[in-house]
Amino acid sequence: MGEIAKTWKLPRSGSYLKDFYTIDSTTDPLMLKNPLKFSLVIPAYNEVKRILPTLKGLISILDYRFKRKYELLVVMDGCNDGTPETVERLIHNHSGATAIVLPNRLGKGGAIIEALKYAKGDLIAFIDADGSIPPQELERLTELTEDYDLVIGSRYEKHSTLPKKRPIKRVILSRSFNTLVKLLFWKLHGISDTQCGVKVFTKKLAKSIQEDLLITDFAFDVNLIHSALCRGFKVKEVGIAWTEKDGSTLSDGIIKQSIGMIFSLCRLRFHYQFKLKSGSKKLIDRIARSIYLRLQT
Ligand SMILES: Nc1nc2c(ncn2[C@@H]2O[C@H](COP(=O)(O)OP(=O)(O)O)[C@@H](O)[C@H]2O)c(=O)[nH]1
Ligand SMILES: [Mg+2]
Repeated sequence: MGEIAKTWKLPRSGSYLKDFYTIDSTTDPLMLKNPLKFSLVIPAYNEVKRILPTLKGLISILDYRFKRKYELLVVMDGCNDGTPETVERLIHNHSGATAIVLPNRLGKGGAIIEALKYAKGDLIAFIDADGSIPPQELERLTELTEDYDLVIGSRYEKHSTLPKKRPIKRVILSRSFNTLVKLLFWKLHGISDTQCGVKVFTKKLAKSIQEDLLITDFAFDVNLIHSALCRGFKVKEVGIAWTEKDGSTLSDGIIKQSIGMIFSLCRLRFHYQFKLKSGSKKLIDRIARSIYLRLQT
Protein backbone atom coordinates (compact mmCIF):
# COMPACT_ATOMS: atom_id res chain seq x y z
CA MET A 1 0.00 0.00 0.00
CA GLY A 2 1.19 3.55 -0.73
CA GLU A 3 2.70 5.06 2.38
CA ILE A 4 1.04 8.39 2.01
CA ALA A 5 -2.43 7.00 1.46
CA LYS A 6 -4.73 6.73 4.43
CA THR A 7 -8.35 5.98 4.94
CA TRP A 8 -10.15 8.58 6.93
CA LYS A 9 -11.20 5.94 9.37
CA LEU A 10 -9.47 2.57 9.54
CA PRO A 11 -11.87 -0.28 8.91
CA ARG A 12 -12.73 -2.53 11.82
CA SER A 13 -11.23 -5.61 10.19
CA GLY A 14 -7.80 -3.99 10.36
CA SER A 15 -7.38 -4.35 6.59
CA TYR A 16 -6.90 -1.18 4.61
CA LEU A 17 -10.08 -1.24 2.61
CA LYS A 18 -13.64 -2.04 3.45
CA ASP A 19 -15.10 -5.19 1.95
CA PHE A 20 -17.41 -5.43 -1.04
CA TYR A 21 -20.92 -4.37 -0.25
CA THR A 22 -23.83 -6.49 -1.36
CA ILE A 23 -27.55 -6.55 -0.92
CA ASP A 24 -28.79 -9.85 0.49
CA SER A 25 -29.45 -12.05 -2.56
CA THR A 26 -32.20 -13.99 -0.76
CA THR A 27 -34.31 -10.86 -0.34
CA ASP A 28 -33.47 -9.18 -3.63
CA PRO A 29 -34.66 -11.17 -6.65
CA LEU A 30 -32.54 -9.06 -9.01
CA MET A 31 -29.30 -10.05 -7.34
CA LEU A 32 -27.29 -12.44 -9.50
CA LYS A 33 -25.98 -15.64 -7.91
CA ASN A 34 -22.34 -14.99 -8.75
CA PRO A 35 -22.11 -11.36 -9.71
CA LEU A 36 -18.89 -9.86 -10.95
CA LYS A 37 -17.44 -7.62 -8.28
CA PHE A 38 -17.46 -3.97 -9.20
CA SER A 39 -15.09 -1.19 -8.09
CA LEU A 40 -16.19 2.37 -8.65
CA VAL A 41 -13.50 5.05 -8.38
CA ILE A 42 -14.50 8.70 -7.93
CA PRO A 43 -11.63 11.17 -8.29
CA ALA A 44 -12.40 14.35 -6.38
CA TYR A 45 -10.45 17.55 -5.96
CA ASN A 46 -12.01 20.35 -3.89
CA GLU A 47 -15.50 19.09 -4.69
CA VAL A 48 -17.25 20.12 -1.48
CA LYS A 49 -20.01 21.94 -3.39
CA ARG A 50 -20.73 19.22 -5.97
CA ILE A 51 -19.92 15.78 -4.61
CA LEU A 52 -22.73 14.99 -2.14
CA PRO A 53 -25.65 14.68 -4.60
CA THR A 54 -23.38 12.74 -6.96
CA LEU A 55 -22.39 10.24 -4.26
CA LYS A 56 -25.97 9.83 -3.06
CA GLY A 57 -27.17 9.18 -6.62
CA LEU A 58 -24.42 6.65 -7.28
CA ILE A 59 -24.94 4.79 -4.02
CA SER A 60 -28.65 4.61 -4.67
CA ILE A 61 -28.14 3.14 -8.17
CA LEU A 62 -25.48 0.72 -6.92
CA ASP A 63 -27.74 -0.43 -4.05
CA TYR A 64 -30.98 -0.85 -5.92
CA ARG A 65 -30.24 -1.41 -9.62
CA PHE A 66 -26.82 -3.01 -9.95
CA LYS A 67 -26.88 -6.74 -9.57
CA ARG A 68 -23.31 -6.81 -8.34
CA LYS A 69 -21.24 -6.62 -5.21
CA TYR A 70 -19.48 -3.30 -5.21
CA GLU A 71 -16.90 -1.13 -3.52
CA LEU A 72 -16.74 2.63 -3.79
CA LEU A 73 -13.34 4.35 -3.66
CA VAL A 74 -13.42 8.14 -3.37
CA VAL A 75 -9.89 9.38 -3.96
CA MET A 76 -9.10 12.88 -2.80
CA ASP A 77 -5.65 14.44 -3.09
CA GLY A 78 -4.49 17.83 -1.90
CA CYS A 79 -8.02 19.04 -1.08
CA ASN A 80 -8.21 22.14 1.09
CA ASP A 81 -11.94 22.81 1.11
CA GLY A 82 -13.14 20.07 3.46
CA THR A 83 -14.09 17.54 0.76
CA PRO A 84 -12.67 14.51 2.68
CA GLU A 85 -14.63 15.41 5.84
CA THR A 86 -17.84 15.92 3.85
CA VAL A 87 -17.41 12.61 2.04
CA GLU A 88 -16.58 10.73 5.23
CA ARG A 89 -19.68 12.07 6.97
CA LEU A 90 -21.78 10.51 4.22
CA ILE A 91 -19.98 7.18 3.85
CA HIS A 92 -18.64 6.34 7.31
CA ASN A 93 -21.47 3.88 8.01
CA HIS A 94 -21.33 2.38 4.54
CA SER A 95 -19.51 -0.93 4.69
CA GLY A 96 -18.49 -0.81 1.02
CA ALA A 97 -17.24 2.76 0.68
CA THR A 98 -13.71 3.95 1.40
CA ALA A 99 -12.25 7.44 1.36
CA ILE A 100 -8.64 7.50 0.15
CA VAL A 101 -7.10 10.77 1.24
CA LEU A 102 -3.71 11.88 -0.08
CA PRO A 103 -1.90 14.99 1.14
CA ASN A 104 -0.63 16.37 -2.19
CA ARG A 105 -2.45 17.03 -5.41
CA LEU A 106 -1.70 14.29 -7.95
CA GLY A 107 -4.02 15.33 -10.76
CA LYS A 108 -7.11 13.46 -11.90
CA GLY A 109 -5.02 10.80 -13.66
CA GLY A 110 -2.60 10.44 -10.75
CA ALA A 111 -5.51 9.94 -8.36
CA ILE A 112 -7.05 7.25 -10.57
CA ILE A 113 -3.70 5.50 -11.00
CA GLU A 114 -3.39 5.48 -7.19
CA ALA A 115 -6.93 4.12 -6.74
CA LEU A 116 -6.28 1.33 -9.26
CA LYS A 117 -3.69 -0.06 -6.83
CA TYR A 118 -6.50 -0.63 -4.33
CA ALA A 119 -9.41 -1.64 -6.57
CA LYS A 120 -10.30 -5.30 -6.10
CA GLY A 121 -13.23 -5.60 -8.52
CA ASP A 122 -13.50 -7.81 -11.62
CA LEU A 123 -14.86 -4.69 -13.28
CA ILE A 124 -13.52 -1.23 -12.54
CA ALA A 125 -15.03 2.13 -13.43
CA PHE A 126 -14.36 5.76 -12.78
CA ILE A 127 -16.82 8.63 -12.91
CA ASP A 128 -16.56 12.37 -12.28
CA ALA A 129 -17.65 13.74 -8.93
CA ASP A 130 -19.52 16.73 -10.33
CA GLY A 131 -22.74 14.95 -11.28
CA SER A 132 -22.43 15.77 -15.00
CA ILE A 133 -23.18 12.13 -15.86
CA PRO A 134 -26.45 10.54 -14.67
CA PRO A 135 -25.63 7.46 -12.53
CA GLN A 136 -27.90 5.30 -14.71
CA GLU A 137 -25.35 5.64 -17.52
CA LEU A 138 -22.88 3.69 -15.43
CA GLU A 139 -25.19 0.70 -15.45
CA ARG A 140 -25.65 0.88 -19.23
CA LEU A 141 -21.90 1.09 -19.89
CA THR A 142 -21.14 -1.73 -17.46
CA GLU A 143 -23.48 -4.12 -19.27
CA LEU A 144 -21.38 -3.66 -22.43
CA THR A 145 -18.29 -5.09 -20.72
CA GLU A 146 -19.68 -8.52 -21.58
CA ASP A 147 -18.45 -7.83 -25.14
CA TYR A 148 -15.78 -5.16 -24.67
CA ASP A 149 -12.75 -4.68 -22.41
CA LEU A 150 -13.06 -0.89 -22.15
CA VAL A 151 -16.30 1.05 -22.52
CA ILE A 152 -16.03 4.82 -22.67
CA GLY A 153 -18.79 7.40 -22.43
CA SER A 154 -18.96 10.03 -25.16
CA ARG A 155 -20.52 13.45 -25.49
CA TYR A 156 -20.09 13.54 -29.26
CA GLU A 157 -21.33 10.12 -30.38
CA LYS A 158 -24.75 9.24 -31.75
CA HIS A 159 -27.38 9.08 -28.97
CA SER A 160 -25.44 11.42 -26.68
CA THR A 161 -27.45 14.28 -25.26
CA LEU A 162 -26.10 17.60 -24.10
CA PRO A 163 -29.09 19.25 -22.41
CA LYS A 164 -27.37 22.47 -21.39
CA LYS A 165 -25.19 24.34 -23.85
CA ARG A 166 -21.47 24.33 -23.07
CA PRO A 167 -19.58 27.64 -22.88
CA ILE A 168 -18.01 28.33 -26.28
CA LYS A 169 -14.51 28.50 -24.75
CA ARG A 170 -14.92 24.92 -23.47
CA VAL A 171 -16.26 23.67 -26.80
CA ILE A 172 -13.30 25.16 -28.72
CA LEU A 173 -10.75 23.79 -26.26
CA SER A 174 -12.39 20.38 -26.19
CA ARG A 175 -12.57 20.11 -29.99
CA SER A 176 -8.99 21.40 -30.43
CA PHE A 177 -7.77 18.87 -27.90
CA ASN A 178 -9.56 16.03 -29.70
CA THR A 179 -8.05 17.15 -33.03
CA LEU A 180 -4.56 17.22 -31.53
CA VAL A 181 -5.12 13.75 -30.08
CA LYS A 182 -6.05 12.46 -33.54
CA LEU A 183 -3.01 14.11 -35.11
CA LEU A 184 -0.62 12.61 -32.60
CA PHE A 185 -2.19 9.16 -32.15
CA TRP A 186 -3.51 7.52 -35.29
CA LYS A 187 -4.87 4.66 -33.22
CA LEU A 188 -7.36 7.09 -31.69
CA HIS A 189 -8.83 8.19 -35.02
CA GLY A 190 -12.05 6.35 -34.39
CA ILE A 191 -12.61 7.92 -30.95
CA SER A 192 -14.60 11.14 -30.89
CA ASP A 193 -14.39 11.99 -27.18
CA THR A 194 -11.42 10.76 -25.15
CA GLN A 195 -12.19 13.08 -22.22
CA CYS A 196 -15.69 12.14 -21.08
CA GLY A 197 -15.66 11.46 -17.33
CA VAL A 198 -16.99 7.91 -17.27
CA LYS A 199 -15.10 4.77 -18.27
CA VAL A 200 -15.59 1.10 -17.38
CA PHE A 201 -13.04 -1.68 -17.89
CA THR A 202 -12.09 -5.16 -16.87
CA LYS A 203 -9.56 -6.06 -14.21
CA LYS A 204 -7.55 -7.88 -16.89
CA LEU A 205 -7.20 -4.65 -18.86
CA ALA A 206 -6.31 -2.64 -15.75
CA LYS A 207 -3.55 -5.09 -14.86
CA SER A 208 -2.12 -5.27 -18.40
CA ILE A 209 -1.88 -1.52 -18.94
CA GLN A 210 -0.82 -0.54 -15.41
CA GLU A 211 2.81 -0.05 -16.38
CA ASP A 212 1.84 2.11 -19.41
CA LEU A 213 0.02 4.72 -17.33
CA LEU A 214 2.33 7.69 -16.95
CA ILE A 215 0.12 10.73 -17.48
CA THR A 216 -1.32 12.15 -14.27
CA ASP A 217 -3.30 15.17 -15.45
CA PHE A 218 -6.54 15.31 -17.47
CA ALA A 219 -4.77 13.74 -20.50
CA PHE A 220 -4.69 10.47 -18.53
CA ASP A 221 -7.72 9.24 -20.48
CA VAL A 222 -5.78 9.42 -23.76
CA ASN A 223 -3.03 7.34 -22.16
CA LEU A 224 -5.57 4.76 -20.97
CA ILE A 225 -7.42 4.35 -24.28
CA HIS A 226 -4.27 4.40 -26.41
CA SER A 227 -2.59 1.81 -24.26
CA ALA A 228 -5.69 -0.44 -24.34
CA LEU A 229 -5.81 -0.25 -28.16
CA CYS A 230 -2.06 -0.84 -28.52
CA ARG A 231 -2.39 -3.97 -26.44
CA GLY A 232 -5.24 -5.29 -28.57
CA PHE A 233 -8.16 -4.80 -26.17
CA LYS A 234 -11.65 -4.17 -27.50
CA VAL A 235 -12.79 -0.60 -26.92
CA LYS A 236 -16.35 0.71 -27.33
CA GLU A 237 -17.42 4.36 -27.32
CA VAL A 238 -21.02 4.99 -26.30
CA GLY A 239 -23.06 8.20 -26.45
CA ILE A 240 -24.36 9.25 -23.05
CA ALA A 241 -26.60 11.85 -21.50
CA TRP A 242 -24.49 14.62 -20.04
CA THR A 243 -25.00 17.99 -18.37
CA GLU A 244 -22.52 20.84 -18.11
CA LYS A 245 -21.95 21.58 -14.40
CA ASP A 246 -20.71 24.86 -13.00
CA GLY A 247 -17.61 24.95 -10.80
CA SER A 248 -15.20 22.97 -13.01
CA THR A 249 -11.80 22.33 -11.44
CA LEU A 250 -10.40 23.47 -14.79
CA SER A 251 -12.10 26.85 -14.84
CA ASP A 252 -9.67 28.69 -12.58
CA GLY A 253 -6.64 27.85 -14.68
CA ILE A 254 -7.97 26.59 -17.95
CA ILE A 255 -5.14 27.96 -20.10
CA LYS A 256 -2.42 26.63 -17.78
CA GLN A 257 -4.11 23.24 -17.53
CA SER A 258 -4.58 23.08 -21.30
CA ILE A 259 -0.85 23.76 -21.80
CA GLY A 260 -0.14 20.99 -19.29
CA MET A 261 -2.39 18.59 -21.20
CA ILE A 262 -0.73 19.42 -24.54
CA PHE A 263 2.64 18.81 -22.93
CA SER A 264 1.36 15.46 -21.62
CA LEU A 265 0.19 14.44 -25.10
CA CYS A 266 3.62 15.26 -26.54
CA ARG A 267 5.26 13.33 -23.73
CA LEU A 268 3.12 10.30 -24.49
CA ARG A 269 3.90 10.56 -28.21
CA PHE A 270 7.65 10.71 -27.42
CA HIS A 271 7.28 7.76 -25.13
CA TYR A 272 5.78 5.56 -27.84
CA GLN A 273 7.89 6.99 -30.66
CA PHE A 274 11.27 6.42 -29.12
CA LYS A 275 10.54 3.62 -26.67
CA LEU A 276 12.56 5.54 -24.12
CA LYS A 277 15.12 3.84 -21.94
CA SER A 278 14.50 3.94 -18.22
CA GLY A 279 17.06 6.76 -17.55
CA SER A 280 15.46 9.09 -20.11
CA LYS A 281 12.01 8.11 -18.86
CA LYS A 282 12.92 9.09 -15.31
CA LEU A 283 14.35 12.42 -16.47
CA ILE A 284 11.23 13.21 -18.53
CA ASP A 285 9.05 12.12 -15.60
CA ARG A 286 10.90 14.54 -13.30
CA ILE A 287 10.56 17.41 -15.78
CA ALA A 288 6.88 16.58 -16.37
CA ARG A 289 6.14 16.43 -12.66
CA SER A 290 7.76 19.78 -11.97
CA ILE A 291 5.90 21.38 -14.92
CA TYR A 292 2.66 19.84 -13.61
CA LEU A 293 3.22 21.21 -10.10
CA ARG A 294 4.14 24.65 -11.47
CA LEU A 295 0.94 24.73 -13.54
CA GLN A 296 -1.13 23.93 -10.43
CA THR A 297 0.10 27.01 -8.56
N1 LIG B 1 -8.51 13.30 -7.18
C1 LIG B 1 -8.46 14.29 -8.06
N2 LIG B 1 -9.52 14.56 -8.83
C2 LIG B 1 -9.45 15.60 -9.69
C3 LIG B 1 -8.30 16.41 -9.83
N3 LIG B 1 -8.55 17.36 -10.76
C4 LIG B 1 -9.83 17.13 -11.17
N4 LIG B 1 -10.36 16.07 -10.53
C5 LIG B 1 -11.69 15.48 -10.66
O1 LIG B 1 -11.89 15.15 -12.02
C6 LIG B 1 -13.28 15.21 -12.32
C7 LIG B 1 -13.50 16.08 -13.55
O2 LIG B 1 -13.16 17.39 -13.20
P1 LIG B 1 -14.06 18.64 -13.64
O3 LIG B 1 -13.65 19.80 -12.83
O4 LIG B 1 -15.51 18.26 -13.59
O5 LIG B 1 -13.57 18.85 -15.13
P2 LIG B 1 -14.45 19.19 -16.41
O6 LIG B 1 -15.64 18.29 -16.38
O7 LIG B 1 -13.52 18.90 -17.55
O8 LIG B 1 -14.79 20.62 -16.26
C8 LIG B 1 -13.97 15.75 -11.07
O9 LIG B 1 -14.48 14.68 -10.35
C9 LIG B 1 -12.82 16.43 -10.33
O10 LIG B 1 -13.02 16.49 -8.93
C10 LIG B 1 -7.16 16.12 -9.00
O11 LIG B 1 -6.14 16.76 -9.03
N5 LIG B 1 -7.31 15.06 -8.14
MG1 LIG C 1 -17.00 18.20 -15.01
